[in-house]
Amino acid sequence: MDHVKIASDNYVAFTFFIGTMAMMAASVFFFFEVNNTSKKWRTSVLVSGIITFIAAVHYYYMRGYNLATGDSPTFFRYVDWILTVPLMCVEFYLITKKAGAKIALLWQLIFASLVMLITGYVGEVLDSGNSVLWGVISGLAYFYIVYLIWFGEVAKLAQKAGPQVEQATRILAWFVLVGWAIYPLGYILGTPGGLFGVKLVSDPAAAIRAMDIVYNIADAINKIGFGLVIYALSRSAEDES
Ligand SMILES: *C/C=C(C)/C=C/C=C(C)/C=C/C1=C(C)CCCC1(C)C
Repeated sequence: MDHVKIASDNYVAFTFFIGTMAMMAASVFFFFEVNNTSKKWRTSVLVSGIITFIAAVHYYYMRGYNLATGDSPTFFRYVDWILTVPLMCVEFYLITKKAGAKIALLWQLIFASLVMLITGYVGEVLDSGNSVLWGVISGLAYFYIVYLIWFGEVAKLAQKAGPQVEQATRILAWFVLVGWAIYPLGYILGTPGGLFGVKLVSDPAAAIRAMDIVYNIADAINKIGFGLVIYALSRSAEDES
C-alpha cells in the first residue's frame, strides 16, 4: 500500500491527524482516572472517556479517508456526532440525577439532539439545495437544548444539586452556547445555501475544506473540554454528599 504524505499546507488532513491524537490521549487520561475517582463520579468520568474514545475511532478513520481521497468524510462525521452528542446529554442527566433528574429529561435532550443532527445531515447531504431551511430547523432544536440547559429543567436541577454541580453545569452550559455554536458556522461555510444565501467562501472546494477545519476544531474543544469540566467536578465535589 502506498504511503500518503500529509502536505505541510494541508490543514484539513493535519487537523484530522491532531484530532485523532488528541482524542486518543484524552481517552487514555479519562479511562485511567476512572479508578482514582470517587464512586459517585465514576460513571460520569467513564462517559467522558467513552465520548473521546468514540471520536478517536472516527477520527482515525476520517483522517485516513480524507488523506486517501481528499474528500470530506461527512457520513462518518455524523455517525460520530449521533453517538457522542446523546452521550453528552447523558452527562447532564448524570450530574443532575442526585437532585432528582428524571429519565424523561434525558429523552427530551436526546430527542432534541437527534432532530438537530438528522436535519443537519439532510441539509448537508440529502437535500443540500435546501440547506438553509434544514439549517434553521436544526438550529431550532439546538436552541431548545440551550434553553433546557440555561433556563429549563437542567438549570433548575443544577441549582438544587449544590454549588459545585451548579458551577460545573454553568460551564458546560457555556460550552453548549458558545462551543456548539461553532458547528453551524462550519455548516454555513460548507453548504450551498451559505448564510441565508450569502456565500462566505465562494470556491466550493475551499468551502468544504473550511467546513472540515471548523468542525475539527469544534470537536476538540467540545469533546475534550466538556470531559475535563466533568473531571474537574469529580475532584472538587468529592466530599459533597
Ligand atoms: C462532539 C460533537 C458535537 C458536540 C457536535 C455538535 C453539533 C452541533 C451542535 C451541530 C449543530 C448544527 C446546527 C445547530 C445547524 C446546522 C447543522 C448542524 C448539525 C451543524
